[in-house]
Amino acid sequence: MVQVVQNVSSKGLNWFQDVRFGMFIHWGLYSIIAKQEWVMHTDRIPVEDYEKLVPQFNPVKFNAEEWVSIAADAGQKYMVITSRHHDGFSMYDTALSDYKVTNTPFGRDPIRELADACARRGDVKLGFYSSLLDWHHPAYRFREQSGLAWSDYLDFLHGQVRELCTNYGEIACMWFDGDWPRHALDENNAYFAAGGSFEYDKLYNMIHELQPDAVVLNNRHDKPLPGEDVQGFEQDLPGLNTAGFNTSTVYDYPLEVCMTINDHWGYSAADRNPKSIKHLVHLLVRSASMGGNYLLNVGPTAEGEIVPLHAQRLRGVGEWLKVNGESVYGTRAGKIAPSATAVSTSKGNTHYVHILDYTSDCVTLFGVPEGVTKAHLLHNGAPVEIEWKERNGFIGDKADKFVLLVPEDQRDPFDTVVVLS
Ligand code: FHN
Repeated sequence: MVQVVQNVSSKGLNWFQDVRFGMFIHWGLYSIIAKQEWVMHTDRIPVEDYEKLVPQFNPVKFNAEEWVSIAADAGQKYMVITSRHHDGFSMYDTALSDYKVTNTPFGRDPIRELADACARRGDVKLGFYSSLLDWHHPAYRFREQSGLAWSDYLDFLHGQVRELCTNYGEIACMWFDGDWPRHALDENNAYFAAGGSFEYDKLYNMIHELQPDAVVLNNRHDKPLPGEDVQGFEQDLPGLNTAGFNTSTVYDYPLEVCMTINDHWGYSAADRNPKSIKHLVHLLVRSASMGGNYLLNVGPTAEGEIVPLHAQRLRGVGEWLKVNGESVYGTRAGKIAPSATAVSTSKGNTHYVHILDYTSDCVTLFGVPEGVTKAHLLHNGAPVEIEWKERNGFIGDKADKFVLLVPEDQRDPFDTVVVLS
């Protein structure tokens, strides 16, 4: 029987598109080894050896309030945390597995504490990442040995999603990480091969019934399926494919770009390459200019800390947003042609030009709506000189070349926002 697949409510979708900036969190047993979240696979660690991490997991420095306040200071309006990554370890108090954080010396449910902290603050909403593949579950990877069926894995997966949509209050989203094997990453497909369909219709309908305002995203690197509300791009701006696994087709969906603050999702002690504040601001506004959210990832340590340098970079973005947030929150894709040095976002008839770099004092734009007659700097309201010019400079040519003149002393070191109206 074909099920009618629902979607998120328009209220939920508008909220998601308005907030534009979120924090992604990859945290789990792998944080102990500090060689990012794929270490069980990359180091070919047998399950019984990997399970020895459980008695070692005790993030004494974990403070949910602090994590949520770092996100809030950064201007991030939602947080998406790994409830269970590919290693199969649940970072919350699930009733469906003993392989969980409450069975470690830590003994607490960090997702409960994050949900409570978000509810107390009210300015950051919590969402959950859930891995569709599982390197630990006996019904995912070891069906021959365990005699379990694929349906047993589906009961587990759907059951966990029901728990997450029921036990932690109102959530922002369910974020699934794609169906595997993608590109058959290695000869040992047992690691990846799903044993059948994930019954998405049932899964998505359950979420939309339990959490009508929560968006569903599935990082399948392809056109969203019925029931999925957002098209995701991983480590790339929409339409780009430098990462090699994104589709370069941007479908008519709300978009979300997820990206690492450095080069890894899970904590990697050797990774000393966090992006600069300027680069992060540019990625945020370039995503927004294309109608996309920016979900920026941190990989906390095994002690339960967001790396101080990462927190400092996030707070730097937050400082810029405190002054220029109007040009990001509540906006939609820009209507002015983007260039290498400038993009735009829009809110009704108001256009926010983001000047990201200067090759000269005059910033030239094309596709500026004809009605635009004035311009001012967002950060101090100062008027900005504008001039309409003939495209090729010939008198009588269509005057669709729009030139902004922003004096050097008026510029923002990261992104100068000029409001056109
Ligand atoms: O394999 C995962 C990876 O560990 C990480 O979770 C990213 C986040 O988008 N998703 C998968 C790679 O596509």
